Amino acid sequence: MIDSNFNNKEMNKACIFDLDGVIVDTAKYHFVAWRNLANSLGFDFTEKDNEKLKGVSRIDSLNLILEWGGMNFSDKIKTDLTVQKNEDYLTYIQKMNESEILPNVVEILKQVKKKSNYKIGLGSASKNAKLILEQVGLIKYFDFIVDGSMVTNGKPHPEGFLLAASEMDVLPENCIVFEDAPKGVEAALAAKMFAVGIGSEEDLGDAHLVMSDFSKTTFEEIEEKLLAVV
Ligand code: B16
Ligand code: MG
Repeated sequence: MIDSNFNNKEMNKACIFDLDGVIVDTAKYHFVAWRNLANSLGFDFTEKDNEKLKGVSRIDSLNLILEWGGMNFSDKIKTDLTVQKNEDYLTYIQKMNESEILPNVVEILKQVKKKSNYKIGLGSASKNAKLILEQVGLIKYFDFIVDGSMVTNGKPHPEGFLLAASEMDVLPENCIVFEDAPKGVEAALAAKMFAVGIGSEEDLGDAHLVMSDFSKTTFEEIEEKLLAVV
C-alpha cells in the first residue's frame, strides 16, 4: 500500500497511460515486423514468444529475439537490424487510424480531461509513440508524452513514469499508471504510483487494480476502487 495524498481533492493528479496494449494494440504489428526480420535471418518465433516483448525496448527486444534464434551480431549490425525492423513496422503504423483505439479508451480520456485537477501523460517505451498517437487522433488529450527516446532506462525502471510526473508537476503518489505489461506494472510500483493492470490477474496481479480492458468501467469507478486500497 502506498502512503498517499490521493484523498485530497485539491492536489494535482495525473493519469499516465502506457501505449501499446492500453490505448492501441500495436503488438500485432511489432510481431509481424520482428518475425519478418527473424525469418530473413533464417529462424522463426511464435506469438507466445512475442508476449515476452511487450513493454520491452527496441534493442532489448532484438537481443531477446537473437537469443531465441541462437544468433549474435556486432553492435553496428544490431543497429542496422533495428532500423530494418522499424522501417517495416512503420509501414503498418502509417496505415493506422482511430478505428484501432481500444474499447472505451476515448471515453476514459474524456472523463479524465473533464477533471480540472487531473493531467494526462503517456509513458511508453516506444520511440514511435507520438506518431502513433497522431495517427489515431489522440495526441490532443496528452499534457506530456514520454517516449522511448527520452529515457535511458527501460521498464521495469521507473525513469519514464517519474519523468512524466515531474514534467506535469504531479507527485508520484498522485499518479495512476495504466499498464498492460508486467514490467510496466513493476515500473509504476517502483515509482510509488498507483498501478492499474490492463490484462489478466495472472500476469498483472501485483497491480493495485486489474481490469481486462476499459470497456465496462468509468474513470470515477476506477478512482473509487483505488481509494479503497489507500
Ligand atoms: P519501438 P509500450 C512498447 O510500447 C512495446 O510494447 C514493445 O513491444 C516495443 O518493443 C517498445 O514499445 C519499443 O517500440 O520499436 O516503437 O520504439 O507498451 O511501452 O507503449
Ligand atoms: Mg504496453
